Amino acid sequence: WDRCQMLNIKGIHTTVGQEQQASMQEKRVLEDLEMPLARRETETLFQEQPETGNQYLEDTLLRSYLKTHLPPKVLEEVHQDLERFGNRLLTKIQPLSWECELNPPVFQQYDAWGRRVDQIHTCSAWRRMKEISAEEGLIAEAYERRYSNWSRLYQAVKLYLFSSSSGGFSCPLAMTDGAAKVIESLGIPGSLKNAFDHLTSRDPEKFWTSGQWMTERRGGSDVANGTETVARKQPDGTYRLYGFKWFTSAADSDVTLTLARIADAEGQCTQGSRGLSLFFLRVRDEEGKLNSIQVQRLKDKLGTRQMATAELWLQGARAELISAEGRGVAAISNMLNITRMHNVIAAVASMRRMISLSRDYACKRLAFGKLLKDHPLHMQTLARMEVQVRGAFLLLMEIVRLLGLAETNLASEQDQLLLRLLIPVAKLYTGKQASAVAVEAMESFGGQGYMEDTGLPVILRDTLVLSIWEGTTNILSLDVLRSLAKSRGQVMAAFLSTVQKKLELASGTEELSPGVQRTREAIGSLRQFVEATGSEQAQTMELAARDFSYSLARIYTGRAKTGITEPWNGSGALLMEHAARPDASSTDVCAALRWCNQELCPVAVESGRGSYGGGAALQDSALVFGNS
Ligand code: UCC
Repeated sequence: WDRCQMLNIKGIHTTVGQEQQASMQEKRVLEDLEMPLARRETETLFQEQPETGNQYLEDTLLRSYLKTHLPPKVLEEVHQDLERFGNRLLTKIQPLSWECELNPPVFQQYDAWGRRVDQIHTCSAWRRMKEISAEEGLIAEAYERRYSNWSRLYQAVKLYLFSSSSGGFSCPLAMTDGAAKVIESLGIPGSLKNAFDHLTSRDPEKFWTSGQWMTERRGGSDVANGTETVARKQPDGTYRLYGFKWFTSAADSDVTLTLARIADAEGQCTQGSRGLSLFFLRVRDEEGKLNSIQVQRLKDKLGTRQMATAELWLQGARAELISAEGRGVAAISNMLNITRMHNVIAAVASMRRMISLSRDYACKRLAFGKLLKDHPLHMQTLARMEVQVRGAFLLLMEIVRLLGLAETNLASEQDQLLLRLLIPVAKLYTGKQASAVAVEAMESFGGQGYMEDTGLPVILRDTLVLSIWEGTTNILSLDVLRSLAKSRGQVMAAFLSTVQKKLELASGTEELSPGVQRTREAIGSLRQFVEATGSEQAQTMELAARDFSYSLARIYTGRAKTGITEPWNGSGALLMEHAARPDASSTDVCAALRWCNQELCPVAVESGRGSYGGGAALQDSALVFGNS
């Protein structure tokens, strides 16, 4: 229309030929405008964007889990809070999250007058996330224990809902939780009481976050050999730390825990794990001045860009020794287990978010004459992802349930052994699942999934770190073996007997019996594998570690309790159990059966193929390097 009007207004030169030409041109323009893809049409043609509503209300699996497990009084209170929180996330917190992504932290090394300032400037939305975290009690809830053993689970549920709207703030929260846990496990010594109160505060003015400075240039995974930082004792009993921390996540945190080697009078340090001790330090003093720390630079990361990850020089940072000398790794492992649990939360939350968006999009996007939801192949792809997120969610709930019991002295010895085993299993398994689901889900939006301004690439980027930080998949697989060795096999015995007991108790139901049968076979294969390899070389187990851990994850997640008439005993809550609830839905049953249709015990299959024994390692090496 603009073009038409332009022609009219400007007028056309008056020769006959020109007039004819002009009227033909005008006619063409008018015809153009009637074509389906004329500009005015494309300007109004848009695709309705995928959205989620109140995440808590929309999450039927979460709600059915809480209904099944929480005591009614707790459920009532928690339900109200979660519904309110779900609304707050949707209306207030999600927009902040996007702001955090658009305004990543900026590092200023010098001020205008050449003074070294090492300021990390964060955006107001990031700082608001800190206040919200305090207001919502995202750390406090777990330590106040107003719902006894259910407090930890309740906290985890809030974190799960918060995670994908947190603009990366889940990361400092993970470490803050880990630091609080370490301090609590030390009995909250007087010198750390103030810090503990700040870390677990609900007061935004008072709330502190913590870092976890473990990684140095020579040691990401191999902390024991890679840590070079030295601690020198001061006359007042404190220490000064000298070293270089290569990755320090959320470097704007108030305090941190870190490892260092205490130098003796001759300045010598013990090498290896036994030389490491754990320290607590304030990052800045009351005036905001850094504690003899220099920021070298901020990391340029693939994802988690909302959060400042820095390289730091410790140049005599004043710190307090908080573990026994040489017991640093054992002491910080309390933090690691908590941050690994948070990693699981983030993995499940990411999967849930991606699938919710894909599901909504499937109801809005037309292709080949019908909505995506009416294309069976598309729905099969989404359904496969849904089975994965369901399994991961129940595995998460299982570890936080066990953690809640352990923290309130209600855990049996078996529960504690299971918890030690399941944290690395869940971390390594869900980290990988989340990456796969994020990539798959992205594809469900076609090219739009690849577009930055849809926000979908942010989810993908932030998910990909979950299999790396807090221990890579292989390192955690070795941690699984470490837990077996340290307990002299008791962890494995607890695993097998817990699963086996359920199967023996099970009377079986028609619908679930194929899944029960497959789980039973998988347990048999796993047991055989463990018995057969027990006496073999450590290298066999090392090669099998990843497949072994996957087998544990899949069997435990699909673990069966089929006696529908059995009273609910609160022990375990995975897919088959969830499907065996009296009020289970057909979706619960379907998800459980689908889960059991995948290879539940890959370690037995690979072992049968000779993947771990007799020259397998040499073959692997030859394949990688192409040796003849
Ligand atoms: O810092 C990082 C990024 C922060 C971002 C946080 C985000 C969190 C997620 C948020 C979601 C949004 S990443 C850096 C993380 N670094 C790691 O995860 C290190 C990975 N490496 C390991 O985990 C290794 O397995 C090490 C460092 C633990 C291995 O060290 P050692 O010294 O070789 O281990 P040892 O000798 O086996 O264990 C020393 C002691 C033993 O106790 P004792 O002496 O009593 O026998 C072990 O049993 O520590 C104990 N121990 C554990 N205990 C070791 N690991 C554990 C464990 N997992 N649980 C209980």
